[in-house]
Amino acid sequence: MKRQTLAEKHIVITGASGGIGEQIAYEAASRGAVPILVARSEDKLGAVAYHIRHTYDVNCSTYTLDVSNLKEVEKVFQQIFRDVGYIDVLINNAGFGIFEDVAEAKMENMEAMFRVNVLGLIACTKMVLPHLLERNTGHIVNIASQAGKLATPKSSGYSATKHAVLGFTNSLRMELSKTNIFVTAVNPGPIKTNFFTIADTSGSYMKNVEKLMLDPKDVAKKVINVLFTNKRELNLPGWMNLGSTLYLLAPRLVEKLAGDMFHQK
Ligand code: NJP
Repeated sequence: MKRQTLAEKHIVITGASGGIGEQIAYEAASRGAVPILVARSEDKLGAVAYHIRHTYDVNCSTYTLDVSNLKEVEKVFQQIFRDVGYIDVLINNAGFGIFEDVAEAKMENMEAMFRVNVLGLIACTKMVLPHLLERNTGHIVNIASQAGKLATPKSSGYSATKHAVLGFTNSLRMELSKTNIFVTAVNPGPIKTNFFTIADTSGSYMKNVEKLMLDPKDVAKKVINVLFTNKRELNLPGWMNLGSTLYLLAPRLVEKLAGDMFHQK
């Protein structure tokens, strides 16, 4: 089947007020798509939309939404459908992490991560899916993480949310295997974004992995490149996924060999 072009495609991006969501929006707009931006910060969304309209000369709308508020998710997506008519692509990108040892971790933080990273993502998907099924076309991209494949110390809660995202994504992909709707998980390693302002308040993890950090623009390009292809998973960088795959096969050995490598946070 011929691959669809992105021109005029309606692409909803959650967490589009900064970080990789913002860069994904620019990359989508540069290819003629119509980004529909969702996040909590109205001002930042406005600035991203302004940049898109003036740089790429495409339409762009914004919606303020905390994806952890499931009632609001319903309302906002209903409004999006009323405003733009249809959605071609949903990029579930909104998310955050807090790096803490389990013994010290606050239950509120654990709950908040699950509400945003997992339940928010599921709620957005459920709002869009019936419409994609009706038109029998579209793509759902879930930004998970390498942490969803290989958990490391101090990322128990975050890692658990991303394992959940991968489980959800794999199940959904199989459910949709006989349709023309694609489902992709994106599993990056560390990316240079504001993610670490919340995740790593001491700054020590960022310092330790600085050399490994991905450029959000490169990540965005690669995410947009997979749209309307049947890519199951986008793992970035590729070598990191090799580690995760090896871990599945021989966890004890990898933990022994990696040693202090896993204690970077
Ligand atoms: O983080 P950041 P990234 N409702 O902090 C929004 C995953 N990831 O771009 O609401 C709605 O720059 C927030 O906007 P606002 C990560 O888990 C990252 O790096 O206005 N939106 C902002 O636009 C996450 O799923 C790394 O504050 C909410 C955006 O989310 C995704 O990549 C590694 C929200 C976050 O921008 C994007 O993270 C990895 C809510 N309740 C996976 N809460 C990494 N950076 O190293 C937050 O493997 N947002």
